[in-house]
Amino acid sequence: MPELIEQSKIISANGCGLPQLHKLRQDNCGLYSHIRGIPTSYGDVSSLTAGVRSFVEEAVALCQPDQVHICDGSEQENKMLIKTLLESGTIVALPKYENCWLARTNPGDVARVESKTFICTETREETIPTPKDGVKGTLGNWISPLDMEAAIQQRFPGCMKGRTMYVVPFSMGPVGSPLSKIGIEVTDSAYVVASMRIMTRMGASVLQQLAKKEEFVRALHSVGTPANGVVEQPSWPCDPERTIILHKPAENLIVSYGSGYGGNSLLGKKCFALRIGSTIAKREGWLAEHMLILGITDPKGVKKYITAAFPSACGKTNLAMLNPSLSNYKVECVGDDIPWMKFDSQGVLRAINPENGFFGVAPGTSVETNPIAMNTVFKNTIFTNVASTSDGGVYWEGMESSLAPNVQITDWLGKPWTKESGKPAAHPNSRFCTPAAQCPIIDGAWEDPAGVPISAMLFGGRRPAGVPLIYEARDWTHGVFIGAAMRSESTAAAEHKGKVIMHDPFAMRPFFGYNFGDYVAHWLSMEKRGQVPKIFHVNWFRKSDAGKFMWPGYGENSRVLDWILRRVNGEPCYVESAIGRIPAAGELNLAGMKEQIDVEQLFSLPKEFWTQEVEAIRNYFETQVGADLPASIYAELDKLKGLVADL
Ligand code: GTP
Ligand code: SPV
Ligand code: MN
Repeated sequence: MPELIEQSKIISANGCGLPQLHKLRQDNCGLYSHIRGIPTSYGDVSSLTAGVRSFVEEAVALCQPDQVHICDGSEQENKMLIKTLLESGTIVALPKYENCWLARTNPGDVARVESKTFICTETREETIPTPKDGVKGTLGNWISPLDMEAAIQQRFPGCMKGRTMYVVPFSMGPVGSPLSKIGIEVTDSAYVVASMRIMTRMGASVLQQLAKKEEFVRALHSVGTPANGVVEQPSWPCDPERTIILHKPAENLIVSYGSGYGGNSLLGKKCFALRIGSTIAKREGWLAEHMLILGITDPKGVKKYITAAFPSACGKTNLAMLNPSLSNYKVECVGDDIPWMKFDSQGVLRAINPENGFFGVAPGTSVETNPIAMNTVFKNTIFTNVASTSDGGVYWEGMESSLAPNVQITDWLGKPWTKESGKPAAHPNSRFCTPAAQCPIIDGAWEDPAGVPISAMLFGGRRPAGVPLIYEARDWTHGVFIGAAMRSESTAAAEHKGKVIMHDPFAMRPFFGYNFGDYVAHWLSMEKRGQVPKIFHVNWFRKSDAGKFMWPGYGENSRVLDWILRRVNGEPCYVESAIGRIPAAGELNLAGMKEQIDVEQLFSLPKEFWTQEVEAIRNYFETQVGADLPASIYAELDKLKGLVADL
């Protein structure tokens, strides 16, 4: 950031050494301290390593906050943050529960904004495959270094005037683990700080770790102020018009402006653990993916770990906390969104969950569908954009049976709500932000620095038509093809409108840190590096002609996991089909199901559908990825086309 350094030089040359108008407060060491003439309101400047200090100095010079707060992650600090958030009206208390809070955002800032998310590299080809002439690329957005700098200069100078700049040291993965990585997020949002404290390991111990080895990702965030200076909703400042989320992998740098929501602002998650993470993983020979991690123990007491990549709002958190209907199975949760996976010295693929909390979709979560999540989220949780109840609780679509009688509901916009209102009470992308350690089925090894060994990987999405409940890849290359060919119905997790079937390879389309063609080549290369897991594709969302889900999902998905585990153990319980291996007749355990399942329909492979699917995949590969896609993936597509022709 050469320009940023220039700017800071100018500020110090102007002699801002003495704070004048700022009200000085004592920091918690009983000393006054300043950064570039700006007083620290909390925390110890001397705890910052040289590199962190210079990043903070640059950020101070650029953003010009009124004061700087260096986070230590303590209970006392959290109380202060909550008080600040209550005073500003950003959150309200939820007295029905213990230490729970509700934030209502500006209605213009409710989800990730994929169209405003960029990766910055010297050349476009490093970031995205070259689409065919005249076709708009949909596999990420590229920005040049010059344009990134200009975007920063158009938005950041002075953007924190009148505000506190928080310095948030955080670790992705347990502090000190060899697989963990550290970030420093500088932000003007107390909500982001309180959320990062849940989602990551945050505070003084991270700075102590940095003192041993100074290596960290720089993450600069501001909620911004609209260009006309008018903050519409002071309790949730943001600048949706000019929102931009920038990543520069070559410098391990993230810069995010204009949004306070989720993946746009909690920069450890999608920005660091996936986009920057995937570029580091490519360089170092491992995988950073958009997957859950679960442990499952079979009736014989044998435990295996599985990951599953489903697009946003397609069932990861729910599968990660599965309450099995097959009662002799036990599921434990390692993570619900992101694994970092590396082969160990024995060639075993091991995964850690770099996160410390769940930022989960609220609607649809209920005692019937996900009792484990319901037993997790009602303490120490920040809810965002759910509805509230007159007895001091929360409400969302799906929670009907938990509603106390005669309570009044206030919707996510703060308006009185009844079932007759004709719109959802909670925003469809409303979320809970809750500590992972609170999950009653958190796995004993979830913080094991060595990670857990992975035996199977699932891909899946929302496919209302044509795609069966489960199928297995014939081999690794076929499995990588299945990941590359993934499609799913769009959801409220990003700005896409309506329910269109979108290509979402590996559930990573919004999260690739580098060219998707190179990403596929990297996946293919894993086979040479160690023992690769078996790959499967699942679809909980197939619908009947009458528009009803053909499979009840949730706890009943344990029946599918049972078949997967038997395949992992080498049982010959399958038959070949055109698209991969499917359960042989009678091998999917449906005993004791409440609902009648039309197995034939659930596994049918309509020739017309699959012919069109093959063409849609070909069109996508050829127009979006072209020559960047490895030849073996095109060969898999040709093989599929031949098999579908024989259906
Ligand atoms: P992100 O946090 O955005 O990455 O989402 P996610 O993949 O973790 O999805 P999540 O588990 O939160 O589920 C999203 C929505 O799908 C919720 O409304 C769930 O109730 C619903 N859902 C999850 N699993 C199933 C299932 O097996 N069947 C059906 N019909 N719906 C499901
Ligand atoms: C997703 O959209 O995949 C999420 C939510 O997990 S967010 O953190 O907003 O990206
Ligand atoms: Mn996610």
